[in-house]
Amino acid sequence: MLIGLVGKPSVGKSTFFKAATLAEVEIASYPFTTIKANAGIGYVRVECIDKEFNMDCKPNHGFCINSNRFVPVELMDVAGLVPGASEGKGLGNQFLDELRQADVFVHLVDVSGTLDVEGKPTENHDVCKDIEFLEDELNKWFYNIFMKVWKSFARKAEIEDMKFSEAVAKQFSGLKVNENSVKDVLLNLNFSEKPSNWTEEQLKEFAIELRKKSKPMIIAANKIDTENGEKNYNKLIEKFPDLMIVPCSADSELALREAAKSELIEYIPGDDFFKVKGELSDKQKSALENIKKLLKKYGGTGVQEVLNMAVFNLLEYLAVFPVDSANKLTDSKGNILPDCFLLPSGSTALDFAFHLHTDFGNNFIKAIDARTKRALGKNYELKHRDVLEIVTR
Ligand SMILES: Nc1nc2c(ncn2[C@@H]2O[C@H](COP(=O)(O)OP(=O)(O)OP(=O)(O)O)[C@@H](O)[C@H]2O)c(=O)[nH]1
Ligand SMILES: [Mg+2]
Repeated sequence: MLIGLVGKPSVGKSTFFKAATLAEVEIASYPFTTIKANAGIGYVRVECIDKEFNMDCKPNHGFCINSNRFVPVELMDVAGLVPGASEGKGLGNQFLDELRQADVFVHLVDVSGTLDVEGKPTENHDVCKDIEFLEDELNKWFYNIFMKVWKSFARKAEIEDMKFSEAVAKQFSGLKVNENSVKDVLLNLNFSEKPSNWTEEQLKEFAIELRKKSKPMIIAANKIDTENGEKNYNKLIEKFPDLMIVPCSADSELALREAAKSELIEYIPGDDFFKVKGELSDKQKSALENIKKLLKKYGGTGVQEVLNMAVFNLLEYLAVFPVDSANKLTDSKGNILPDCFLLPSGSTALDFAFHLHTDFGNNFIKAIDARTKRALGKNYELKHRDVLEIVTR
C-alpha cells in the first residue's frame, strides 16, 4: 500500500509526512523545500482484536498501544506541484513519476488562504482553485504517459486480437491501472471507434477517467488551525460535495508526536486527547493548550483520520489477522496475533491464503474463523477485522 502526498508548494506535505513517519525531513515556509522525494512508513489505525480475546498481541510489523493496532503503510512525500507542471513549470512533474505506483493520493490543500497557487505568500487565496489545478495537472500527467505510446500500443493490441482491457492494464500496470477500472471506463465512455483511431480528445477523456479510478484522491484541508482555516474548509466542502475532505493540522500532529516521543505527554495518534506527564515550559503549555482546543473541536488533528479514510473508506480495504491456531490466536512460534494485513474489499478466504503464501493458496482446504471456530470455504468474503486460520493440505 503506497500513499502519495501531493499538493502545491508549502502546503505542509513534509510536515504531514514527518508527523506520520517521524522521519527527519526538511520543513520550511519557502516553496520547493522538498526537492527529492521522501519515502517512509506511516500507519493506519485498527481496533486490535486482542482486547476482545483478553490477550496482549505481539506485532511483527507496526505496533499496538492499548489495543489500537498500527498497521504499516508506505508514504511518499514529493516536491510541490504548480500550474503548468506538466509543461515543466516549477520543478515539473518528474516527481509524480515516483508516485506511479501509488494506490491513493492525499492532496494537501492549504486552507489558511495565505499562499497563492505557486506557494508564494498572498492574502485571501481562493482555495478551491488548488483542487482544480492539481486535478488538471494529474490528468495531463496521465494523458502524456498514454499519448506517447497509444497509437502503436493500440494497433498492436488490435492486430494481436488481445482483450483490450487486459492489454491496457498490462501496458500501464506501472501506473497501478487495473483491468476492472479499464472495463468500467470503457463501458462509461462507450466510444464506437477502434482505440487506435481515437481522437486526441477521446484519448484525453479516457486517460482522465482512468486517472480518477487508478489514483483516487482524498483532500487533507491542512492548516485548519489558522485564522481563516475553518472558513476556507467550509468553502471546500460546499464547492466539492462529492470529495472526501478532512480538516487537518499536520503541524499540531507533529507537535504531539514529538512531545510524546520526548515523554512529555501520552498521546495515541488519532486520539482527540492527550495526557501531560512531563515537566512543561510555559511555551509548551500554551502550545499544547491550543492543540487541546483543536482536538476537541475537530475530533483529532486529522492526520490519522486522513490515512485511515484513504485506506478504509476511499480504497475500501479491509484489515485481516492471520493466525496459525484459531484457538490460541498465535503463529507457529507462539506469538499472539503477530500480523495484520490489508486487502481489497471483495477478497475471499482463498485470496487471503494466496496473500499469505502461494503454498497456502495452492493447498487451501478451509479457513477457520477464530471468533466462531466455524469453517469457511474458499469463496468466503473477508470482513474487516476477521481473524482467520488457513488450513492446508
Ligand atoms: N499553521 C500551520 N502551519 C503548517 C501546518 N503544516 C505545515 N505548516 C507550515 O507550512 C510550512 C510549509 O511546510 P512544509 O511541510 O515544508 O510544506 P511542503 O508542502 O512540504 O512544501 P514543499 O516541499 O516546498 O512543497 C512550514 O512553515 C510548516 O511549519 C499546519 O497544520 N498548520
Ligand atoms: Mg516538502
